[in-house]
Amino acid sequence: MSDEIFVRKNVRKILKDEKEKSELIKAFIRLKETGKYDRYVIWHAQTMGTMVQITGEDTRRNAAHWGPIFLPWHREFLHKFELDLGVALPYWDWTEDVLNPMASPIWRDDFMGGNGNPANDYVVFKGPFGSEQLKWPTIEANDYGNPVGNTELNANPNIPLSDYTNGSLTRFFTLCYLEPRCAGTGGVNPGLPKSIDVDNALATSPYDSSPWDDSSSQSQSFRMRLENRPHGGVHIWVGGHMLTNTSPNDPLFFLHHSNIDRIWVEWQNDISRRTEPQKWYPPHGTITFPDGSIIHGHNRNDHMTPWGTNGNNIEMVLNHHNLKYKYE
Ligand SMILES: [Cu+2]
Repeated sequence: MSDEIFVRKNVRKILKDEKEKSELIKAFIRLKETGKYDRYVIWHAQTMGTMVQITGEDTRRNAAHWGPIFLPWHREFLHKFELDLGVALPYWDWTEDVLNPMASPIWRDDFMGGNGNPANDYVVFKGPFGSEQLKWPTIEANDYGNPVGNTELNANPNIPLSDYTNGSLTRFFTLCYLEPRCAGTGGVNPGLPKSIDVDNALATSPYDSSPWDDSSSQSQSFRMRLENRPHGGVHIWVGGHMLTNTSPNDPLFFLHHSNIDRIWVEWQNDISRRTEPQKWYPPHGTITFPDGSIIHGHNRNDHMTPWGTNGNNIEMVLNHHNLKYKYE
């Protein structure tokens, strides 16, 4: 299996093929039943709870987000997940749904299911991942990715999954702008990201720039331009679990990140960069804190949290062809 090439297709195409569609859903449910799916959710939460900053720094940078590692980390995460799933991950090109997001075919009852029920804490009821089917207990964690109520102040990778509590998948389409934690959207629902948001990201270089965090200039950092609005905008629009550190609880996470990764491939394939992998990521040792010390975990030859040497380092995932998948 590992030598096979996974071909990641547009999810709209999968939806037109009854067999492909049901095989994808079955693969998700199977992975859930083995317990492996939940391991990915906890990996994501624990990595997000692993802050990467020095004293006095005011940044959201962690071991997978708001820094240069954002794209390589999610590429490795999806790659591992896809091998376990045994089926190629389609991508959701949300720009195709910008005019009427609610009407997107992905919300069909036989696929992702739709919005949560406002009368029941925004729990998704219909669909294979809805509470109606009882097949999709979510796994819940605190800010460090440990079980809710755990008082440790760091991620603890040795906690068995059975110690975590379960819940139900939630979504609240478009409503995030009403929530205090989504302050900054100005009380206006910005909708799904548009083609122009993607085009603006694609036109931005270099890959990233100092201070290598959530304050890197949008005009000087492709990573920031992609991570902030198109990437974050989709998490915000869908809401519910997609807004939390356990966002991979929503299978939609993988379809969204497949698309983010596809946009990164497109950026790498630009004529100005195609044959120059040195432009794909800053040289090792150049990603530093304001005091000049190395930001460990985000540099080019660094291994990634939580896999360490059980996974690829950043350099090894920069060329996605090495990971045996491609976009159609
Ligand atoms: Cu993430």
